[in-house]
Amino acid sequence: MPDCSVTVVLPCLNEAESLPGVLAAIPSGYQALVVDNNSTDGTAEVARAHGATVVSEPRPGYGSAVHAGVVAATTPVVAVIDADGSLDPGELPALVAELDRGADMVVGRRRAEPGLRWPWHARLGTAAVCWRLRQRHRLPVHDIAPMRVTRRQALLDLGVADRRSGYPLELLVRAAAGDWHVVERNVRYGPRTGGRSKVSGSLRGSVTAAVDFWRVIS
Ligand SMILES: Nc1nc2c(ncn2[C@@H]2O[C@H](COP(=O)(O)OP(=O)(O)OP(=O)(O)O)[C@@H](O)[C@H]2O)c(=O)[nH]1
Ligand SMILES: [Mg+2]
Repeated sequence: MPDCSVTVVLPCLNEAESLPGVLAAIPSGYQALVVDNNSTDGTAEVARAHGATVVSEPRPGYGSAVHAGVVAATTPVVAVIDADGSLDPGELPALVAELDRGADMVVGRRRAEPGLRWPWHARLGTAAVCWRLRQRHRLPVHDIAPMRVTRRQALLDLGVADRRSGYPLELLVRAAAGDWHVVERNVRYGPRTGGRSKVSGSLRGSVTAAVDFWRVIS
């Protein structure tokens, strides 16, 4: 896969602090596409100043931002990664290489760096959801696709409809239904490098995610 064929979609809600480091770690040749979701901390300006293309998505929600990024991308392959510095874009080429080996989607499995604070409810929720994905959907996964790589058109054709935090989970369920070859690879998971947690580190985010997950998986 030529490097110029990959767009890295970064869904962002107030990630101005961590974005510069994340953008600096994007492999050369890959195109960075920041989807700004009503940030109030200058995320869009910081993204532009560090060479990323910026798309604005006014409809709130992680899934809204990701979908807008995939639609706006013009390359045959899209990667999606958090913009909080907890995951390393430098690991993306290893995932992209699995597409060349026949995978339809390659997903990361977060492996905590020593000393990482990872709330127990987030770990437990992920474990429960993945158990269900393995049992009911026969998907060989142990994480909910925190970073992932797919072919753009195939992803759009899947028709994922969730626009909040259920998006990655619905993607996995639809991929299973479509008999996609899903490959999981370990990726390093560290603390966010700036800004504030929107999901696992906040009560509101955790409850929203749990409700969204349950709607998809029940
Ligand atoms: N566009 C958009 N992005 C979001 C929303 N919620 C979370 N994100 C992004 O999704 C990614 C993951 O959110 P985090 O806040 O890091 O959630 P988390 O990983 O559970 O929490 P941390 O422990 O702080 O890492 C980040 O890049 C956020 O900016 C949202 O409502 N809209
Ligand atoms: Mg995070």
